[in-house]
Amino acid sequence: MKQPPSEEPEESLTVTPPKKWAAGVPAVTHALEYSLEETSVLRAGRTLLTMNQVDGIDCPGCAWADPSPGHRHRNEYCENGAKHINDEATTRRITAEFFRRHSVTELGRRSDLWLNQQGRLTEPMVKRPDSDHYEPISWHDALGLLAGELKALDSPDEAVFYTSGRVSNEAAFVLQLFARSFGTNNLPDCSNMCHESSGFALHETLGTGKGTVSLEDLHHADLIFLVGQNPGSNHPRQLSALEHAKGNGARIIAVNPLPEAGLLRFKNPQNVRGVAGHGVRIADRFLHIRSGGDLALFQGLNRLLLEAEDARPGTVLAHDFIRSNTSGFEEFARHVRGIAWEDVLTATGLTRKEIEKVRDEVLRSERVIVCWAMGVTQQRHAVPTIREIVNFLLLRGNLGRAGAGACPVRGHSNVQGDRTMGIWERMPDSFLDALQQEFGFDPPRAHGLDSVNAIRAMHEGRIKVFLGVAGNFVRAAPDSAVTEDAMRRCDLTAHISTKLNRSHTVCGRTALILPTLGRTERDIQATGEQFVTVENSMSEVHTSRGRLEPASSVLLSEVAILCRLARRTLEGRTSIPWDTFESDYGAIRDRISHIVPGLHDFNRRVVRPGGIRLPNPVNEGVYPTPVGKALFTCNAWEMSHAPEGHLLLQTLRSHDQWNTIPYTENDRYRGIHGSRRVVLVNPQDVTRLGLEKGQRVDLVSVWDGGAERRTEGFEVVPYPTTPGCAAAYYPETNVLLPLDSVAEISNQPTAKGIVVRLEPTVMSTV
Ligand SMILES: Nc1nc2c(c(=O)[nH]1)N[C@H]1C(S)=C(S)[C@@H](COP(=O)(O)OP(=O)(O)OC[C@H]3O[C@@H](n4cnc5c(=O)[nH]c(N)nc54)[C@H](O)[C@@H]3O)O[C@H]1N2
Ligand SMILES: Nc1nc2c(c(=O)[nH]1)N[C@H]1C(S)=C(S)[C@@H](COP(=O)(O)OP(=O)(O)OC[C@H]3O[C@@H](n4cnc5c(=O)[nH]c(N)nc54)[C@H](O)[C@@H]3O)O[C@H]1N2
Ligand code: SF4
Ligand SMILES: [Mo]
Repeated sequence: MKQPPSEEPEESLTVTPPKKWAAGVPAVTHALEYSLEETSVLRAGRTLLTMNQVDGIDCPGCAWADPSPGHRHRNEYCENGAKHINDEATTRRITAEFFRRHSVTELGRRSDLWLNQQGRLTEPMVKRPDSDHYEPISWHDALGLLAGELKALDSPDEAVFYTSGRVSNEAAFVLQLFARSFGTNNLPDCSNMCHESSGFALHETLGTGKGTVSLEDLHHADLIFLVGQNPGSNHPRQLSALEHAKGNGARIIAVNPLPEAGLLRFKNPQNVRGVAGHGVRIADRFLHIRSGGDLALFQGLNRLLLEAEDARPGTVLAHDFIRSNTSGFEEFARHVRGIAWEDVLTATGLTRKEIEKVRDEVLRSERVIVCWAMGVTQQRHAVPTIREIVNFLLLRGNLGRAGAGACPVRGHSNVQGDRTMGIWERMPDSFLDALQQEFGFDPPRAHGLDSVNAIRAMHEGRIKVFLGVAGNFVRAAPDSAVTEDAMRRCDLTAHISTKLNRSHTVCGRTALILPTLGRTERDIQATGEQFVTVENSMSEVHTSRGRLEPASSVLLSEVAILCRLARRTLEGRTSIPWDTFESDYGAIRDRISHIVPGLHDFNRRVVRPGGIRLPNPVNEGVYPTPVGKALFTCNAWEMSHAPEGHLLLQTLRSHDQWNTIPYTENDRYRGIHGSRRVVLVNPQDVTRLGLEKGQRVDLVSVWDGGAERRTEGFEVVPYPTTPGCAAAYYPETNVLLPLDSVAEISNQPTAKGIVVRLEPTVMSTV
């Protein structure tokens, strides 16, 4: 067993110029360094070779899709996938002795990085109301305690069940079934903070919340937009797909306030040209957009397309497609023709010439795909922005055919699958009816709480029990101080987790840590070894089978914990066969196949190489909106605006972190080493604001004329971000995000476009 470092790392910042390319040999060596430090060579090698292979382990990193079975590389993973898997496969262990040594208060002062470095959780622990330490508890007593608290509630709606997108389909299905048979739709999830805006916008306009493209489509597109995403760090194998597309002649347009390395050039570590040569240029055009300017960009572009049609009637728009498949075109066209160019140019920070050049690229392209991620979804106008992207795709019929479509690039490896399984506080009646028919109970119909509303309810004392299944809610959520306060007001907080994180240290009166198997580990139940299934960003559902011996013999799987909890809580109130589900995950999949359209005959079809691709109605020419057609929409906007002396801050990921968990203090592609307490500011703004490189500043967010939120001691790094915009890492900056600052319609927290001021840090003299 490796020993974790006992002290926090010393912070010491060095800055080098940002990289102009991503992946290549350094990526391979960095992945290996991390593997060797975290695990034995053998464990690392064993897991990596089966990763993303047919019948192997699905990478627990992002939701990017695998190539079809015959086209997979022997090393079908990226540097970061290797880091994520080894972070779970670590040989470091947290035992009861660790919790005897460290009080909850002390652990609460530790950094996210340090907590994660301590290793895997190995036995159930409880923190009692009068104690500041976790102590061991048996599974029987832990689940009895949790079930007892749930049964004692005045209403099932006094409990919330949070999930993060690493949870398998089987566990997600069991969780929502438990919550609903218990009587609540309070199922907030990480998706509320991730692609909720995409779901709302796509559902409204196309009648389905999911992306429409496959890897094949990307390979055969003529033009691909990458809007608000950093694939070099967050979806590295997307770069292989883009390289493939470029080989087939595709052009790529990147839209981003930061010139991210992976958007510029890619050196594929899987081929000779990538390892030894210059690699492939990714973006043919880079639009250095202002924060929140994407809605204006697509509106400007749409106006230019309408004008091109005026100039050459019948040659630009897909008239037949628009006539037979869409509704609302005339009104949309009137609206877009009325927008003011000055507003578009101010909002985007681009020139008209730059946008006209994009129009020309579009006019030359038969097949267009738009990819987007958090730079779009975490903005106040995220939903109207994505609707405008849909308008853009509809104008030239870039939906429902090969090589074209909408590609929201999902985050967690199974975040999309969890939604398919019913993890949503507002599942449609069709799903609830199917549950009712299958299991013979009345699922609650009133919408439950999403993440933001759950925090409000906890804060107001309306929630007594919080159960988190994976994830790190207190760090993922906005307004850290408010969220922590909200958690502390619960009677019981419990987490089903693989590793220690801040959420375990911010406790209700009583707190439970329920340690669980990770995806890399063998899962053996009464009927034998089990596999689980997951769904990637391209709606492909496939198996994942763990290979490693569990981190401790005491661990239970997520499915087992949830089934036992359900049985103890509901005690014969339903006829749901929890014991059978626990012993045979195939029995869960059988039930899923009766409920989820497209997953019929689930058990038989999912074990075929490549698994099952869920049908997307749009690709069959069907738009299940209330009018049966795709909708053009009119999207008004207010410009994102920072008052004089302020900047628009985005909170984002470094190359070396998994969401709320930093792996190191480095962000190699951006040239940041040794510290995460940095704020990236355009050099012009550094001068304009009277700041200096390396100066320590406090970040102060300003909201609605009300209370200010502050976080101290960030080093100023001059960086080529768009003027007026700044960037700093999440989750350290979540304290700045006001709970009420949400995307309109989707209620998604705005982790991008926060108005901040930079104030010189006053050094304490004590
Ligand atoms: N290694 C690693 N991989 C991950 C994750 C991780 O933490 N680490 N997290 C996973 C998860 S859950 C998710 S959701 C995804 C997230 O993947 P990304 O969406 O790539 O994540 P962010 O780091 O938030 O980066 C946002 C990008 O949007 C840009 N941006 C910010 N504001 C704007 C804007 O107004 N307009 C435009 N056009 N661009 C903007 C930023 O400069 C940045 O490049 O990654 C997944 N993959
Ligand atoms: N400011 C700001 N805030 C953000 C974002 C942002 O860009 N900026 N991004 C948002 C987004 S896109 C997302 S998705 C959320 C992420 O929010 P979450 O999904 O809640 O957070 P993670 O950091 O992925 O959770 C890590 C923890 O998951 C647990 N875990 C890992 N693997 C497993 C497993 O197999 N089983 C179980 N049971 N537990 C496991 C470990 O204990 C680990 O500590 O954060 C959101 N918050
Ligand atoms: S691209 Fe995503 S899914 Fe693929 S190996 Fe890398 S982290 Fe894992
Ligand atoms: Mo995410």
